[in-house]
Amino acid sequence: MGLLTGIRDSISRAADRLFSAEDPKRIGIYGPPNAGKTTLCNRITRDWTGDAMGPESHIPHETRRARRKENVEIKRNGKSVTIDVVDTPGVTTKVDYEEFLEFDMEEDEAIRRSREATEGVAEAMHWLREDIDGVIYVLDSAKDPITQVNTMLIGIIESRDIPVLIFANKIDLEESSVQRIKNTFPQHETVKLSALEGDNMDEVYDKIAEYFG
Ligand SMILES: Nc1nc2c(ncn2[C@@H]2O[C@H](COP(=O)(O)OP(=O)(O)OP(=O)(O)O)[C@@H](O)[C@H]2O)c(=O)[nH]1
Ligand SMILES: [Mg+2]
Repeated sequence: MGLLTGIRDSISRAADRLFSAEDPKRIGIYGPPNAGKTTLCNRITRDWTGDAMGPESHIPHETRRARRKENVEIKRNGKSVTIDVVDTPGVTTKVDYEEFLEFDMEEDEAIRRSREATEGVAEAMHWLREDIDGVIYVLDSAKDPITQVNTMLIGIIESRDIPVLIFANKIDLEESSVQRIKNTFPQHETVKLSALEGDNMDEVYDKIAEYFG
């Protein structure tokens, strides 16, 4: 009887998970290296769960594996949305170890980092194909938007029809231009912010709840 009850309980728990309307959405934070994805993830998880997610760094490809923080509940205007925040490595078309040498790194370390980053990029693409319900695409608003987007990534997002919000990050920098990003991607909604300074986070959370809730 113990065994049968156990099996019945686990089937019923699995069914609950399968049919629950409360299932968290998996929101992937994508974008080029150094755009501020981890800084944003850390801010979101700190604001809503009290923990941080991972190290931030001025060296591109600091994040080389996809990381997930589950059940982050964001409450907005009487509405609540539970999301799994996924921090991904910066997605580029090419990871070159010579870029790392600029950061005063030994060649061995640079080669190791670039190998890991390449695997991380493949992993991030895989998650996007299989597992992601919504995308926050983080761009550095102080840089040219065109050179920051990866066409393969956009292709997967469009073919799966995944909802996308564009985050124009680093608005605290003088060279920042949010309008340049809006002009480049008029079909998508753009939200401006500074993940580092915490500027405009109210609108960020409003949009996340409205768009992915
Ligand atoms: N001025 C400014 N700097 C920022 C902002 N957000 C992030 N940064 C800085 O940009 C650098 C990269 O930040 P990360 O959060 O590590 O960037 P990432 O997109 O996770 O980078 P990878 O993991 O390497 O792909 C760090 O030096 C951050 O402090 C911002 O809003 N304003
Ligand atoms: Mg990162």
